[in-house]
Amino acid sequence: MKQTLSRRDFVGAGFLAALSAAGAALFKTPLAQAAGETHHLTAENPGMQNMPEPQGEVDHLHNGFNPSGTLYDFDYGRLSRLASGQPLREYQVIATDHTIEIMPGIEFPAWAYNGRIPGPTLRCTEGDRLRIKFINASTHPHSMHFHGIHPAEMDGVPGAGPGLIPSGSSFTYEFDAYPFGLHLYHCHAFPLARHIAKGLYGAFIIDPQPLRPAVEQEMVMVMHGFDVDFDNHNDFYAVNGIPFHYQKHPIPLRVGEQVRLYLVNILEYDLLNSFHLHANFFHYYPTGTRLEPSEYTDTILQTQAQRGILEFAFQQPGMYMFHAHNTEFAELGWTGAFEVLPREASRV
Ligand SMILES: [Cu+2]
Repeated sequence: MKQTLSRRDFVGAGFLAALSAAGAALFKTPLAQAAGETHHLTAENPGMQNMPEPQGEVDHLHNGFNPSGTLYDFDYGRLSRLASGQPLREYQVIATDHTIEIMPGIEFPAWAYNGRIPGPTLRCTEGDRLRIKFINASTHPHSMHFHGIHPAEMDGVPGAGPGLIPSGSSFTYEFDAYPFGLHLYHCHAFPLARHIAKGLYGAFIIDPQPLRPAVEQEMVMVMHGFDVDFDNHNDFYAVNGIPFHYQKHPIPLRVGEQVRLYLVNILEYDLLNSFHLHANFFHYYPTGTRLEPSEYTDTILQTQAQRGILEFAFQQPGMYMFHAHNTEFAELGWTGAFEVLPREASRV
């Protein structure tokens, strides 16, 4: 038996309390105590998911990012053309040591690309020449390892090309964008699990040429975790940086709107992650490398670095949950909702 309780234990205990408190009017989870908040659950007001997520808000301004914006934030770089006529996209990515508030009152000493978790969603078109200037302003050596097809010296791993980029140095990764699909990038310094879990990862989208059919909503979600006490077990699970964010701030959609969701799993320390959509089904394109979906389902699994594109639309207004279908992950933060408004509703 463990002699000390981690935050994970505290949160788990809170949920056991919640489960056993059928009809209870009031309880206070240890996590909520840490955050100085009290939760009220009543038979009349059980909460949408009966889940005692912490109230209050993290300081998005201090964090430097807000998951509600991260969804739609695609970095297309600076576009020009080489003498050959090939399109050139230039990006800049800076690694820093950056403490973020992941839950009200709980800070995590992250390492971050461009001051955010996940790092910027780099987006380009198949066949583009990419130049990614990586500046390491962190106190540790880091790199950028891209998934995709490129020369060994651009692979961002120790022993190939520049290897790890020392603190205070920079390197420009250069390669052509292949193959089209949904990919990712992450630091490849060792110990690898620690460098990833600290926050050094992001989505990397290579659009096909010609482009996929236009849809009304495109968004990106990167699934990951936080090991707050550094015991190689996750204490919180999240999408786009902040646990429970899309439960507190549902993602607005409208009836009939076609949604294309780019979903990446970079979760460290757990074998599998999953995505489940309520009251609907989606077409699934694993790795986004084909133009025809391979599956029509409401739940998919991804191990670390697996990713895929989901396409769906809701036919009725209402609040619809999405979450990991590993209940533990959902209860520790990986849960959210789409708020589907009538077609004629104006967007806030
Ligand atoms: Cu690193």
